[in-house]
Amino acid sequence: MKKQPTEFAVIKALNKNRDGYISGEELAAASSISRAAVWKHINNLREKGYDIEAVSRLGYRLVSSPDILIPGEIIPILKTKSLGKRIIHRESVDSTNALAKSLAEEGEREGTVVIAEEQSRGKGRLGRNWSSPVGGIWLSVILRPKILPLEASRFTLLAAVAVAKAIERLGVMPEIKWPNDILVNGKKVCGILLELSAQADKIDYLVIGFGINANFGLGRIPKEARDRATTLSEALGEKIDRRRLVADLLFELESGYRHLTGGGWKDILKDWKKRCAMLHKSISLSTLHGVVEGEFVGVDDFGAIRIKLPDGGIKNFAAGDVTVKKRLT
Ligand code: BT5
Repeated sequence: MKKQPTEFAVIKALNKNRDGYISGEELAAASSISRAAVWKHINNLREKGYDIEAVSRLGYRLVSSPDILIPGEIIPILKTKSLGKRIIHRESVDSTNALAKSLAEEGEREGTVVIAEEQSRGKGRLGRNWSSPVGGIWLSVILRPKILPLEASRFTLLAAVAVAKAIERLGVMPEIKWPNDILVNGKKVCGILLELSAQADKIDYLVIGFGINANFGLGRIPKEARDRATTLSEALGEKIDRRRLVADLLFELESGYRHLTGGGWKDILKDWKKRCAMLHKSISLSTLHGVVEGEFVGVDDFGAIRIKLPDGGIKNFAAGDVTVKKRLT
């Protein structure tokens, strides 16, 4: 944990001097460490995949950085006020949501982000698995909003809008499928898992987990999920810059969060509906109590799905899995 600020400073100084060389002395001064410590950090960074040239009498030059989501790579390009200013990065973890929740239990502050290069037990909803190979973005955010527990599901919609907006910047047009799927070309590219700890009238914390299939081959996820899944690199035909996407996502999430707590829920809902793949489609909703069929007519003020039943009545459901049947004319 303590290493983070120094490593951050070394990467920052190397990045700033990419066109030339930075001497060991200058690097030590820029990072507030000794010359010996510089050497240690350079070696650590090389182990992480940084290609750093060392030339005697000239110093160090950063030739290339690896595609990893460490704080030193993300924080310098973040445009947020506070979200993501503290990033906890792991090469591998069971689940970033599980780690974020345990940190939140210990009092971790709002805005902290947990990122892993891979998850060994990534979680979906209702105890399902989320495949999380290297190359994806597996990220969880801790928030402590001053809202009623009843309002928490708004954050799933807010998160879906934020990730959709960030993906749009890549030149891809994603669609949102209620409640937590982001689709590209009709296939799932991202899932969102909202978990919370609350008392009757107060939220202790929310953890919003994003699983974004960024740069990996679909062969890396199990066959059952593969047919209905895609990755951003597959949709675009090239690898994406994961660092940029993380920075954009955190920016969109923070803006949406501020807007929501400032009374902007209706705008978020509007943004959500604009991207919704299901409006006026015939769907079936599978709930814990059985299957319901009807027309998807929208979501209510708390993010619950509204379905027009065959008898013409409209019913709201807070949870379930949707299958789209066909477009109604
Ligand atoms: C979700 O669940 O879509 C929520 C996924 C959230 C994952 C993130 S990663 C960071 C954070 N830490 C965690 O531990 N979790 C969060 P659900 O709607 O229940 O979808 C799960 C289903 O999607 C599975 O049963 C599979 O069929 C399918 N699936 C599994 N891995 C997938 C993948 N990588 N891409 C697309 N579909 C997948």
